[in-house]
Amino acid sequence: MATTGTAGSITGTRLAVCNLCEAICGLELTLTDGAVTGVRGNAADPLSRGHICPKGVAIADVLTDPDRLTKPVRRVDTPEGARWEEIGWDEAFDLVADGLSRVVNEHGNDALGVYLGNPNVHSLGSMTHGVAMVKALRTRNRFSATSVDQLPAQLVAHLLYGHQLLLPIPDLDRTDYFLVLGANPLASNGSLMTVPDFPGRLRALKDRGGRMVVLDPRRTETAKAASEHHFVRPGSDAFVLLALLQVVTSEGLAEVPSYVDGLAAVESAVAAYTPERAAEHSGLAADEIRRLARELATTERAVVYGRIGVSTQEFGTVCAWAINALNLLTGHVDQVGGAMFTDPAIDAVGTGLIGRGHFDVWRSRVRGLPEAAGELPVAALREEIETPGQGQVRAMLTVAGNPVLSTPDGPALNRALAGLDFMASVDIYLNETTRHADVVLPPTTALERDHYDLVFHLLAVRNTARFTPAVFAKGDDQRHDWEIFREVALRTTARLKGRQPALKTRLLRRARLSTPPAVLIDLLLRRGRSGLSVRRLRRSPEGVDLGPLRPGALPGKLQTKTGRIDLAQPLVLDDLERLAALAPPADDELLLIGRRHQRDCNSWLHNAERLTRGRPRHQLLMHPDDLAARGVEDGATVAVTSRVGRVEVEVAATDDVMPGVVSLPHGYGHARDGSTQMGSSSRVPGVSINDLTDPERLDVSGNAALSGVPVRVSPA
Ligand SMILES: Nc1nc2c(c(=O)[nH]1)N[C@H]1C(S)=C(S)[C@@H](COP(=O)(O)OP(=O)(O)OC[C@H]3O[C@@H](n4cnc5c(=O)[nH]c(N)nc54)[C@H](O)[C@@H]3O)O[C@H]1N2
Ligand SMILES: Nc1nc2c(c(=O)[nH]1)N[C@H]1C(S)=C(S)[C@@H](COP(=O)(O)OP(=O)(O)OC[C@H]3O[C@@H](n4cnc5c(=O)[nH]c(N)nc54)[C@H](O)[C@@H]3O)O[C@H]1N2
Ligand code: SF4
Ligand SMILES: [Mo]
Repeated sequence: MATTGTAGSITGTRLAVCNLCEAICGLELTLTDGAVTGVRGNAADPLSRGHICPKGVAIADVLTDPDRLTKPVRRVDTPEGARWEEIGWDEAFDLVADGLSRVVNEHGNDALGVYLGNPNVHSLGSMTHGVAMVKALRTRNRFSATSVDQLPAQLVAHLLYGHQLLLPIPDLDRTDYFLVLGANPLASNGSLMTVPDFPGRLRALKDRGGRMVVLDPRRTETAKAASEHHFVRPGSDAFVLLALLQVVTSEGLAEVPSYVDGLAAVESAVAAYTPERAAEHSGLAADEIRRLARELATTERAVVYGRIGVSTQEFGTVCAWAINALNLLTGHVDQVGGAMFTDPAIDAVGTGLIGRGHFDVWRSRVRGLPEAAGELPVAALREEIETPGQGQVRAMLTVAGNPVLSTPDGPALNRALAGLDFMASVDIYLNETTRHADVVLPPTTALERDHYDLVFHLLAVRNTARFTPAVFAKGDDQRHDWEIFREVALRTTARLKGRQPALKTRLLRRARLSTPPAVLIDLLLRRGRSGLSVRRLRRSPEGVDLGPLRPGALPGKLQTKTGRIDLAQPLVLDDLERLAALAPPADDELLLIGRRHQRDCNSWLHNAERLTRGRPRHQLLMHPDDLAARGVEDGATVAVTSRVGRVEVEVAATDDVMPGVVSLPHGYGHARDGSTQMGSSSRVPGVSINDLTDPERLDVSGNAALSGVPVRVSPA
């Protein structure tokens, strides 16, 4: 690292880390007089090995974006609309603490709602201090992006393995058969599978004679790179996965590990789910399903993997369970080239740093939906705000999230947020959600804060550890997120009436919240078995390689009461009744699915010019036959209508989507007033897919079924 100059005017190279997606790529920045003038992948990084994508190249753009908030702002309502006024940190913290505590003092703990968005998992300070803040606030109205994302996977991990984050990770670097449902790692760079350089790793898989098979209603970038791709109708994966299990169990292909129970229950549950029945629902031929099941079972190094497409649908939990059951019963869990457990230097799962999770211990007030690991389904947030009564949410605290664009029926939530007594947000932008806040507290962001990844080393295809110090020193007038969480927690709880916790509890809380993340990381590293410390990691800023994933983790790592895995899970098996009642598709039906693009980042980063220029990519994708059947021309503006909403958007004809399927990207639709999330020039057209998704469509876990929404399309 050649560096000259002082903090403000660095010229030279510095190592950094990209926190924009789960791939956690190591970066090498070129700095000229303190400005980032080049971004490359760090070839010496033992996990990412030099990989970078267009988002990583743009990582510093946020720092120079004039729309990014650097000081707290307060909303001032005027007859002409809202005006935002910069205020000092002390005043901002007091306003937030006053606003939140007033509502809690008048209406009780549950009158405060909290929503945590996706970038929380990508920030060390959020992981070390955010949870402590939320705990201190003691509300049951906790929501997060988990219930529009990976909740089914976590619930199934909790049920089968005893911990919500004890997730088996595909051993991509050694597998010879990779069966992928509802994931597009060539665009997303992998999820619940930290896999920087997916393209390179896929090439290596093919070079060693391996195959990737993709089941997806869209011929995605990943599908195009696959050895084989098959269309499956949205929401029909449960039928396909159960049919794969039916073939495996009925043809004597099952190999049951000694620590797995419930084979007989699985056999009888899947008996009626034949490949023929799956074909009727999915469009995937019965013979193909039989062949895939046999290939999976008889290939020594093979693994099934599914992501958003099989998670955010009405049978997300059945799908997650079936994927795990398939991997287990074909003898591919805890095996080289199969689905394996990681050994991170900080084992947040094994040490109990992250809780094991629970389910349905309490329910949401209005609809009676189950909590999962202490959070309620975010699809219920709107009604919890709008329905009067004891426990009604009257104040919100949102952190790094944009639920108006990211959760079902965003427009209804948008209206509900406008009616709150008080709202505070921790965010670096005024977006479609934070624009409702009374006060927005903007933290430092990537490159301005230290990073150690507590989550994604846990989910990575290789064991590595890396500590990345902040590249830029924080300005006097900036706050790290953990400092914000400390102030909000301490000042709010200090204002709460009634029984205060014992002095000792309060002192411990203050000490815990005042300990910087890097100090905590050092303590946690020293508790682990890797022999690493922060000092040691600072000497190898590119990261330390701890080797490939290791077999032999089971049954030792299991955290179930019995120390065994029970496949006969009532929650899942009972849900098969609902599945059995599904009618096969009607001829004229259109189902809406989402999509991601390599240069999008959920609902943000649409300010970055280098990520948004070029061909528009916001259109509704639709099969030419479906367009012709409705007399609509390619490129025309169409009206898309669902049970809850209507949008108008340009349509693009493509046979990359299955007939009967239409697709909109998620994270678009920035045209709402007062938001700068879309950039000062509002250069990003498009509508929000979540203006159409339906908060009533849920999986048993409470996860929103964002995929496979029935819609109608007509000329606008
Ligand atoms: N229909 C449909 N809906 C979906 C999905 C889908 O596939 N289809 N995907 C779902 C998924 S997987 C997810 S994860 C959610 C995401 O949904 P959310 O988490 O609600 O939203 P994001 O778009 O990730 O918004 C992140 C916000 O955090 C802010 N931010 C960025 N960095 C920082 C930081 O360091 N600190 C703070 N405090 N704020 C920061 C950004 O400005 C932005 O406003 O959307 C879900 N919604
Ligand atoms: N560039 C980029 N990368 C990202 C993000 C981003 O916004 N942009 N977001 C990050 C986040 S928060 C997450 S959670 C991950 C998600 O990572 P992925 O799950 O890999 O990402 P998606 O592109 O949403 O892939 C979902 C796929 O499911 C398919 N699908 C939809 N419905 C169904 C169905 O019913 N059945 C089947 N079999 N397939 C279906 C879609 O066509 C799509 O190809 O990506 C992360 N990485
Ligand atoms: S794949 Fe791209 S967005 Fe993801 S961590 Fe790497 S550089 Fe960042
Ligand atoms: Mo996500």
